[in-house]
Amino acid sequence: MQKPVVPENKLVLEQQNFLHEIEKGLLAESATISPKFLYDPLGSHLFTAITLLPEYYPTVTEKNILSQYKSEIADAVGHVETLIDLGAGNCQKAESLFDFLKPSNYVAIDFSEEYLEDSLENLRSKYPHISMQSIGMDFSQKLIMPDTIRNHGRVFFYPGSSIGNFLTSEAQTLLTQIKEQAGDGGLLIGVDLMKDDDVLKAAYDDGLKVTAAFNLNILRSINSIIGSDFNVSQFRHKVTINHSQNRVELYLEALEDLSVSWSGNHRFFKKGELIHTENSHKYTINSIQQLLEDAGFQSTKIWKDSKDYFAVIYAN
Ligand code: AVJ
Repeated sequence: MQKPVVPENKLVLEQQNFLHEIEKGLLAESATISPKFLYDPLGSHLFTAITLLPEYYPTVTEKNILSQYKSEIADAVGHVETLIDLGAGNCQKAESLFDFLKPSNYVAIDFSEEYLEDSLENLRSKYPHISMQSIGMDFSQKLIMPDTIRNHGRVFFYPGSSIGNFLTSEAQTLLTQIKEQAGDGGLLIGVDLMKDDDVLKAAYDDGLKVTAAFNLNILRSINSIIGSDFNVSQFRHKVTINHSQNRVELYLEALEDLSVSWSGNHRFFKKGELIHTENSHKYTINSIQQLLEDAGFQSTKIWKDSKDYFAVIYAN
């Protein structure tokens, strides 16, 4: 098993950066926590559980598009030397591409490296002819590809509409970096489309309350990173649909007046006060095409489901 060697000082640095980033968000007038902190090991499992919920249409819709149009997608993408999976998670989506994109190498990148290595371990034995590598990276800051990955035939895979977490300007920056890193390859991306409120509400506030648990768990994740004393039972999951910004917004609402402390700092929350934890932007075909074009992509091919809920796009 190859595990990338991370110099210890880099880890320390990252943790300090996270402390700063988290503190800044918690102390802001409208408190906020970056959605990347949703994905600690438990959070990653809870997200996988979300993808199995009947209300959460994106995962299954994307999967059906990929399987229905696999030969067209394979034709559009062409030769794949290296498949680079951004936000690989349990690696199941990438695995479903192996049989028709036939990559020689697979690079799985995720914020949660621990979860990733477990997932890759299983894949390696199933696909011994594909060489596999895992990288724990916060590519929301900057996407850096190691020199060891050939600069030819790189196909980035960014499924699940994870791009939706970013503000337009951030999405623009990331897509531009992907275009630069892709060289003669391209990007296969999944994008969630704008749709009726009731469908969105159900998907982000499911009956079993799995999404509520996923959202609340961010507080435990933060506790373990900065040593804060958030009590998850003092908050509730809240979902808003912001029409002017075309996005679903996730919040945690304080159920009572409370105080949270960590290493010499503290923050009071009044009953009803919100912590913003996630944006999930919904696109139109036009808005995503514009974004890809502005990032330097010259051509796009688009596949959708019959309800126009979701789009899979190959851009190069
Ligand atoms: C992984 C960012 C695509 O926005 O739908 C699911 C995360 N949050 N339910 C999404 C999420 C709440 C998901 N993304």
